[in-house]
Amino acid sequence: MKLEYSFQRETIDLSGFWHFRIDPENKGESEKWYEEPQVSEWDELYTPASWNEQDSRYTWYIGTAWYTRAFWLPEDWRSKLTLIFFDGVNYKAKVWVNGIYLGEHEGGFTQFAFRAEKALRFGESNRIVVMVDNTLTGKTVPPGAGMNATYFDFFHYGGIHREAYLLSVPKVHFKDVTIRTEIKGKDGILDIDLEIVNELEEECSCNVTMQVIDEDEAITEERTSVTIGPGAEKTIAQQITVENAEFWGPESPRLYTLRTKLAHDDSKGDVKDTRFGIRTVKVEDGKILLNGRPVFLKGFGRHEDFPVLGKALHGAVLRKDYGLMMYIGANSFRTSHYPYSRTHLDLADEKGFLVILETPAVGLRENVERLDDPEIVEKVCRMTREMIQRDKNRPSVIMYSLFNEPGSEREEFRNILMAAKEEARKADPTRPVTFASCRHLDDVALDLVDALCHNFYYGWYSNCGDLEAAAQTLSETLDELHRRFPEKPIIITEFGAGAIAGVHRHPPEMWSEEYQAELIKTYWKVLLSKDYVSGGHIWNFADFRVGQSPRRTTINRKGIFTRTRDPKLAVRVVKNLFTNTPTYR
Ligand code: GCB
Repeated sequence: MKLEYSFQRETIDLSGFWHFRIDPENKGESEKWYEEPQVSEWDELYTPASWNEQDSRYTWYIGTAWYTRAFWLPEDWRSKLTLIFFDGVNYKAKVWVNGIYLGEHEGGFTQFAFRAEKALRFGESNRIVVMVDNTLTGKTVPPGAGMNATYFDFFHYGGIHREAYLLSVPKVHFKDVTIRTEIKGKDGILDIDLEIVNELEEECSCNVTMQVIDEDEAITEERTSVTIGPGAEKTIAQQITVENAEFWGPESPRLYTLRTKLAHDDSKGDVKDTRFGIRTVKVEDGKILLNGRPVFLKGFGRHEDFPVLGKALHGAVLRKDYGLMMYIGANSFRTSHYPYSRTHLDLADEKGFLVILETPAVGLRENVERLDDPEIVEKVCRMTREMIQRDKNRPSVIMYSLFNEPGSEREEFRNILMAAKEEARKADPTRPVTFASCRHLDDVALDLVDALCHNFYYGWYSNCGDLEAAAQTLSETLDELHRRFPEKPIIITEFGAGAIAGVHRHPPEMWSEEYQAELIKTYWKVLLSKDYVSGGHIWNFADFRVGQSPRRTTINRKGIFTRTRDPKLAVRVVKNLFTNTPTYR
């Protein structure tokens, strides 16, 4: 299926210029800036995008800032329900419409929505106001103490980073659709859960139709009916078989659509399309099995980061990035270190990428007092749930990474990992879970995950400049991990070296393009020599912005592409390595 969206539900996109004002003294709420903001005195910024690089006055701004814009609402939306969606606001958001408070959300990388009818004016102009606060503390997720004191290694942008939009749904509607797929011979078996809500004031008898659509044609159709009391919800479970199905995989990312329709007397009802691929993912006998075959992940840790846009990767940048990843022969990436945007992952489904979907739980280590602090545990669990809720139907997502480089040498880490894992299993029992460890042989929690993910920097932060020693340490560490956990596949989720584009050295030296290329080649050879290794992700796909520190030269230079996506010398080397490493091995 080609890049195509079918919106059966009416939406109003709020992308564009919004009025903007920073609030360093935190007085906006007490002065009620949400009531009738004097926007002629405010600045204007584009969203979705970060505030930092649109104007140098905001580059290092951390704290509270306000956004507002007007929008028109059609008269005929009145008879339905209206939700306001935000795909990502970093870090906290409070939302008002026409001066009426709708709610708040914490966490920069997960979607949230508010019901808005109580505040809306139909057939008229409306004003939305969003207060954004990107203050970091020891208990934000991720945590930190300031723009140059983040406990994570990427720039702490602020703002409305992803799309905001209004959505109109009928009073009886599909609240959620979950599709789990199994394979039986040549057939695909779909286990479908449809959650239906009735917000009418009377009982509703609805007819529900489910069609599997392939290339615009319905290939199966099931019908059922359900009666739902006023203000109640019901879940319908249905199994559908797709005969002679084409299965989803990197070589043929075949997508189907489930079209669900709901009809009843009082309204035209609801229609919702959900895209899916038929495939299975399992961890068995030390391998990651995709449709029963052992896969090898070739790819990158990445970031959503681009000049001027900040944390918003617009479609054109995403198109470019996928083109480059495919050119180089990659089949996989990790959403380091937070869930990426919907569009980002839509493309992964379409292009056949195997994605390790990571939560924003990065930096929970030495600077954090107690990793199992109830407040942190609650936030990590909620963000895990929100992430899975949005992405559970994606064929590209093969595994959940619950943390990046936590303090997993501390006994108490087990508590938060167990809580997050339970949350993930509850939301989705089908996918393996993991976290990216940097504690390796000192890690006390590896028994709790399905696959072992490790980030290694031998040859960079240790064994500096010595690739022979790096290869040996790597090899020995991997063998010992495998000896301890022979039933778990190992993925090297990070390895790499900083290279300043244009710096060349012979013999190769740290920070030169040659050294980066050599380090990657050296690691790849070790990985391929170990049967139990199921993949390698180079850190990083592209250079990315970070805070100021003596360890970094304005940006993190470990990209094999520059921040503007020009190739470094390693690109040719990686293309050669990736294209000569089969996906199934
Ligand atoms: C890591 C982190 C990643 C950093 C990287 C580096 O281990 O997971 O966020 O950017 O190292 O370059 O130091």
